[in-house]
Amino acid sequence: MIRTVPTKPYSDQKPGTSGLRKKVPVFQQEHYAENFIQSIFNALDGFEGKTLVIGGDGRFYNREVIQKAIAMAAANGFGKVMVGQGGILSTPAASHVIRKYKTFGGIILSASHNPGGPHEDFGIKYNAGNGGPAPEKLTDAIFEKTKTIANFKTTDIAAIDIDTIGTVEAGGMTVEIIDPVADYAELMESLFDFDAIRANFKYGFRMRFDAMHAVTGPYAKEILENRLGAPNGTCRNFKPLPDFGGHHPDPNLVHAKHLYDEMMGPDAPDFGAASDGDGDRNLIIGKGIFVTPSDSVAMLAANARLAPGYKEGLKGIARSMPTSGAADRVAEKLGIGIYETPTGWKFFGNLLDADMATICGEESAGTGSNHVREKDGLWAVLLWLNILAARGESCKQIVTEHWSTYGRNYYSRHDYEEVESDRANALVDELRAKLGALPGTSVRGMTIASADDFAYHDPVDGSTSERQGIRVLFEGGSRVVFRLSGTGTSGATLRVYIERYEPDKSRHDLDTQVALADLISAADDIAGIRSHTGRAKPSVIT
Ligand code: VG1
Ligand code: CO
Repeated sequence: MIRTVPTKPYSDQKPGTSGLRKKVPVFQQEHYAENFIQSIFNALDGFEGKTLVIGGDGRFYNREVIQKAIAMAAANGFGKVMVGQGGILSTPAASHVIRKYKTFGGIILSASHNPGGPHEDFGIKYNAGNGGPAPEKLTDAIFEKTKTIANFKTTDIAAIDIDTIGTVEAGGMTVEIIDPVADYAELMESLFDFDAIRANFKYGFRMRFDAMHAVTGPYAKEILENRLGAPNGTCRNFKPLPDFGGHHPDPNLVHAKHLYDEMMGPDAPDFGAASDGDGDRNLIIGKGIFVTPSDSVAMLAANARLAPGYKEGLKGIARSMPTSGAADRVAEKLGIGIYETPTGWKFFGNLLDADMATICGEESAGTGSNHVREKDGLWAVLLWLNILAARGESCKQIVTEHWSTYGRNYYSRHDYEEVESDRANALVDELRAKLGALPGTSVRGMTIASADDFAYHDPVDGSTSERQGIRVLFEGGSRVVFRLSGTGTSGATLRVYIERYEPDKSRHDLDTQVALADLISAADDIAGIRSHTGRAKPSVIT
């Protein structure tokens, strides 16, 4: 039944920040998905007879690729696959299933926060046996395999019914269709004080969760409404749709503006949250106050002991380099380690495995802990709910008190999307070339203390990752960081990260863009953003 099918390599299958992402029509080219999946298998060793987890975020083309992956796993010698019912598994749930059942690894089909549909984005990523995204060494090896692939292996089996929970034999392999929510919900119950959160809802605490028609819908419905007793209607847009209802499933202030508006309105609920396409991001908005992801990780870390799963305290905190330094101050106060990694969750895996970090976070709305090896949107929401229930204060009180204790890191990210690649590369090249000359010079009255291209030395495995973002640090601790996105599928996206620390309590309620105005102008002076990109302003400000 096993067939070896001849194929030709594609030259564009280099995984980015989080797997391979392309437009659906690119993925629909002959053998395009097969080539990448076979290249993953070719880069791995020792999976004969072992189990592979397969699931995705339900986007357009998910079901087709799941069938391909099942047939190819059988032909390549896996003993078993575990597939989320309906092809659904959120990224954190997949990570948990890989770990809980000690499987060999998993394939997650998702382009995360990118839009879905026949002309939008699709993606494939591989997670290893620790439940985490393939480290760079492995993604590099996969890319090498894609360049020379000559054939792939598949099995001629009838399409598997992925909608019915149960176990079947196919192509000499066991196929188990699992409930995508059950294991994950049980894990959440083990970490958080569900009784306290339930009591809070019972006494009238109101919340809004927007699943953005993406994968967290079924998880949020089960956990928030069924298990925690939040009223029916707490979850919105909870049915996963192949095109996310035509929206970007990106929980930021642009794509989740309706939630923001509701939370700032007169009849706002106490707490609002949203998650992205594959369920690993979180947006947190309290009644009348938006919590930046960088602040959120700091506040969650500072209060984590209030949740049963973290009552022994934290071993350390890790944050990606562009994420604000708010978490650093918490780590300092707690007397625990703080680690600064490149962008992308794959860099946290070693720190979590080595038990050096317990909580990790990225400015891009990603927060998570050592309970899985991915960022986890609902986990962050539940930890917030646990803290709110335990403290009996509003989100706004918790945030403002945190700022008065630690100071406030004003922070914003400006994205210039779909810039012509040549122009974006020219900006970065030019900036890189002048880094050495910047220290000591002044821009808008601020003196540059140092400027470099961030390189990360992994303290666990000793590996080095270079060119991970250009940072310009000013005297006094303010900074701007420039990097190009590794998740987009057309043109280049320039990300500019801007941060200023404000210790003075009386200056903690400024508008963020106003508080950062000088730095925003300085960023343009230094990098020539407007002249290089031809854009007068960013496409997205978060
Ligand atoms: C972006 C974010 C990064 C995140 C990555 C994957 O990457 O900046 O922090 O880890 O997306 O998130 P980039 O290279 O575009 O800046 V997800 O939720 O899209 O898997
Ligand atoms: Co995501």
